[in-house]
Amino acid sequence: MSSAAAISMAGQVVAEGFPQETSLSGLEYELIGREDIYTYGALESYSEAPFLTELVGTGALPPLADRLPAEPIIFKTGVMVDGVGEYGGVFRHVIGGRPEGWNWAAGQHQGWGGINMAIQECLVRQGPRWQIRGEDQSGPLPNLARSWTWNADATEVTMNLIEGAKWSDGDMFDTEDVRFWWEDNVQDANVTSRMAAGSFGGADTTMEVIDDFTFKFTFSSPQSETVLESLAYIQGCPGPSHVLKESHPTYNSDSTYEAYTGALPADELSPVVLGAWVPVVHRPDELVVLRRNPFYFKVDESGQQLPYFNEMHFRLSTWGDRTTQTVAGTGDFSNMEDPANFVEALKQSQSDDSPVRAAFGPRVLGWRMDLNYDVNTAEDEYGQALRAIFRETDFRLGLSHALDRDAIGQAVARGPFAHPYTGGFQTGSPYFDAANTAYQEFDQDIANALFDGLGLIDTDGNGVRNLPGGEDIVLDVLSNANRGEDRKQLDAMASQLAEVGIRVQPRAIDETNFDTVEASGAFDAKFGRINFILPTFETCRSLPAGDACPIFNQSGDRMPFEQGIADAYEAFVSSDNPADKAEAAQTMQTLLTENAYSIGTVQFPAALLINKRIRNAHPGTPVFMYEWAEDAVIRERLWTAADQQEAELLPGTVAEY
Ligand code: BQZ
Repeated sequence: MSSAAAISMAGQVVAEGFPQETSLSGLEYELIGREDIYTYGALESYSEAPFLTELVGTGALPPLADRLPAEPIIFKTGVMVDGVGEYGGVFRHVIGGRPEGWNWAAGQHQGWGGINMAIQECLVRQGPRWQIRGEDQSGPLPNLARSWTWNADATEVTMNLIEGAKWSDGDMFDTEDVRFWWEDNVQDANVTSRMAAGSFGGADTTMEVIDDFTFKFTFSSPQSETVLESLAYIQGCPGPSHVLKESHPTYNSDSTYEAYTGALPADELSPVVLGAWVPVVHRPDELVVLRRNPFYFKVDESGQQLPYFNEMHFRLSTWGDRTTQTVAGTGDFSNMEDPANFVEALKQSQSDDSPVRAAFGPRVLGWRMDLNYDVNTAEDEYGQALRAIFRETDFRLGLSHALDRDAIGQAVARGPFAHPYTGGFQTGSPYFDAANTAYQEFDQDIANALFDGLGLIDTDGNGVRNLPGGEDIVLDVLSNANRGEDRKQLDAMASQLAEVGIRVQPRAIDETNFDTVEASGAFDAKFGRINFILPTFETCRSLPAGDACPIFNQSGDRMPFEQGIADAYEAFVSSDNPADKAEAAQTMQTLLTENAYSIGTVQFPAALLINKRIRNAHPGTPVFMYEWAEDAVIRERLWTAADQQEAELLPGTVAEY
């Protein structure tokens, strides 16, 4: 069917079907039960890393019995591919981010690439779910919240915290920390918390403390286990209230919200954490060193307190260098997600003496341009006029049809890796369904017809279409300077959109600033990588779930189809029924892609690279499924045999508190 006929026939564009995909996934793994990974309970006896016993002897630490909860989390040996581990050594990460600060409750990140998850513990856990069999996929795994019960109509959930878990300074973790997280971070509009207000079961959700280890959420409509997925990393991770309150304006009238967010600067150590490792050294732009947390609340079945590694390093480099160093053997871990490195990395990892093995998973990495639909916060009248056009579905469809996605994919990495992406779930998501994925095929005639139909004509003949007021249409597109694959795609998009009279002005800024600007909504358009695998993962980055979501429409002024997406999200999180959830997800996918809510370009698979000396790293671990591999691989269970351990920089020490 010719493109012109496609438009005139039904007054709307008839999109071709989503292109057939060839998966590169080679991951093999056995499925296990939900209860097979870990449980809570008391063991006859416990033991600790030998150097900790010496610190107890000097009085520097309380005895292990006083540092563990009465019933710690016990990791089961049966699903540990290399069994119970040995203490000692260093796990070496390389990352491209930089620590913004240690106040994660207020939304600060610590540099990504696993460092956030090394220090944060969250109410529930998603990462290990990748290995759980379908019939056991009843919702998130317990973590700080040990168990929970729903009332009869699923409008209340009472959650029970693990009792006796302590912060790395010995302070008790309890419901005051959860209340502070919920009331003084999530619900406080002055704090840019990772869970947006109103995004957890609706705007009327309330929380009530029942006792030191019990609290209750009450919802205005029936919910389900699914909504609790939002209490996992990065959204549901309480901070140390006994430390943070003194900087929070609600408790200190002399403080400001800016001072509160920056209360734990990245160069001040050591932050008080619940995670397995505590930052003890931060050399800016060079290295972060973490030492084991002597109060960590998890053990193995032999009673050894976890983690096994005494030390964790984060070399502050680039994301591409993460793969390079891991392939070379000077790093231990990489999510190989930088497509330009794929061919070389795969070639090197195939040799017998390679320090790593590489196995691709499904396509879980997608790239997309998000246009800002919040007209009111535009900087000036031009920005308001531009954003008003962004809200025109035909404009977005025109942009989408103008993209030659095959050319974009090859510009990033030659070979079979790329596949077209028009927004929504990536093909690696359990909720992806090609039949519900609208695809705007590359067709400049359709694009031009759609822009013409909106009256966006090049009135001054300079090759750039004009807004009704006469100004050139120039998209100032923010991107992450740390990501070569982002810049390559944006450059390809710029030349392709120029051919249909739309000018793209790429603006690359460094990752830390990019994350901050992205969260604030201070952009007209942005381009970057997104993992849209689960609706409950980083929800506010993609979906209108909560008044100020998504971050590219914080106005709350929703387009009609946008409200449909919001309704489908609510239907998804309020159901436990797999068929209902799949239907809600497919409604989301249809609305997201038929309306080009985001302008997707391509999607790639990723491969998890872990040094072969590391034990207990299951070879089937995906780079991303329910969470990133740093969570999925369960780093607190990883270990190295004594004769292969890397020397610790700070042997025999723990963070001072
Ligand atoms: C993985 C991940 C672990 C964030 C981040 C980073 C931020 C985004 C995204 C990925 C990095 C690594 O991704 O690329 O492989 O290690 O950290 O947290 O891109 O800029 O804001 O959403 O997860």
